[in-house]
Amino acid sequence: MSLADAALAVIRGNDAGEFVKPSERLYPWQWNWDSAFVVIGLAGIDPDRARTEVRSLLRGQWADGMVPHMVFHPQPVDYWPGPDVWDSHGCEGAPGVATSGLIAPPVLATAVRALDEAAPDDAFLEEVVPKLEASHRWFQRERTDPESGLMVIFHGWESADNAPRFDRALARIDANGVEPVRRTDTLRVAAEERPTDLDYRCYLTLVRWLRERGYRPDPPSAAPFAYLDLPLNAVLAVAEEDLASLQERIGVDGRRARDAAAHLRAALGAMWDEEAGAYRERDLHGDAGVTGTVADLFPLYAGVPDDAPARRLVDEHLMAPDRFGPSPWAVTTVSRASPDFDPRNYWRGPVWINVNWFMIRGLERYGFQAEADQLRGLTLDLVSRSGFTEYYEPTTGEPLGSREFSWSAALALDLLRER
Ligand code: 9WN
Repeated sequence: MSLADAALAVIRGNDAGEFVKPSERLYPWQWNWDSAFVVIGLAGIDPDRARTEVRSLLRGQWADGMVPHMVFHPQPVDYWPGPDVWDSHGCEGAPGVATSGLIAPPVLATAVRALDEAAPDDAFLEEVVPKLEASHRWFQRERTDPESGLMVIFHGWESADNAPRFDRALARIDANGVEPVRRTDTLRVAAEERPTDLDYRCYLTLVRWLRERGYRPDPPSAAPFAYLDLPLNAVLAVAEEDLASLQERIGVDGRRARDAAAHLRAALGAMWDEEAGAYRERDLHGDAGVTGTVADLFPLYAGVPDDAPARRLVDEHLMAPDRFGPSPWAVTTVSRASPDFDPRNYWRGPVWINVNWFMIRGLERYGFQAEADQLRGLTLDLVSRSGFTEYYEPTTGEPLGSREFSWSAALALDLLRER
């Protein structure tokens, strides 16, 4: 079987009809950016099915525009935290289908643009573009930190769960008040590859606090965890550009989205630390500094640095074997030089295919074609050898986390197309 056929078989195998599960057993519902990646993978192969994926995700959109990070289409599955923990139906503006109350890095407009380029469909754009516009306006209204101009996240689940950059912010959370958590993830994946029980108690504490406020803390700085996450902001900047292009394609004014993209890029640019030759991160309750996680490199995806600092980021960090680069596999989610680097644990070191995809897109944006080709080749070699798993040990390439993982397959399809 060819690599493309094997990738497609993973997506078909996880297809629940209206949405593709991230993986069969570990993640049995619809997740936001997972679906967007599936749309990118299916764009040139099965555009009708890709449109269904977009529509099913948007069924979870709240009245105020938020597209949540999870949509619980009715089906009996054993997964914690399920719809009862989120209790969305008790919140103002929640949709008919149960959802979470958090968001994910918003890849959807980028995915719809890829779909439109592969299989243009004006009627579909007229249906979904206003919903994308509402979701981006929601970010501006609900999540902007007025001081930096960047978006705030309220939970690690809004970006990269247990990434070390969140450790200090999470350490401030008092998790003593919550009941013991009922973990279903560690029934399916080795505990050493997942967040700790204490992490989960903090996660649940934050969900409870947010739920009491209808998931809308006002102001954002009131949230106990309030982080200016570089990946989410870079993803939104690109999504705003893509939304503007989609709007202009159907004769709608794209100026709000173009301006928003420019503002986000400028705000991300202001996080540059010349001495470190890298971007800093900040939590609204304290300075996180240069964190040594791959988040520090995400401004590349949005074209934030000029060519000279971009070159520096690529040579000294992204492609450097003693940092994030090939040794032999890449990209690590934490620098190998960081004391927090753990090659087996979730977002604390392993290679993730979506991160590679973002970095390849960034490299191409700058015309760094040799590095983009190298990373694309490595990524495709890794999935050929180890399958479409959730994440990979960066020295041995060993598959970790959930097997037959949809976005690893979907993004491999996209990378194969570009080769
Ligand atoms: C919590 C589904 C999701 C991804 C996230 C990833 C992981 C969930 C978990 O799985 O998060 O939402 O149980 O850890 O971190 O990026 O969307 O694949």
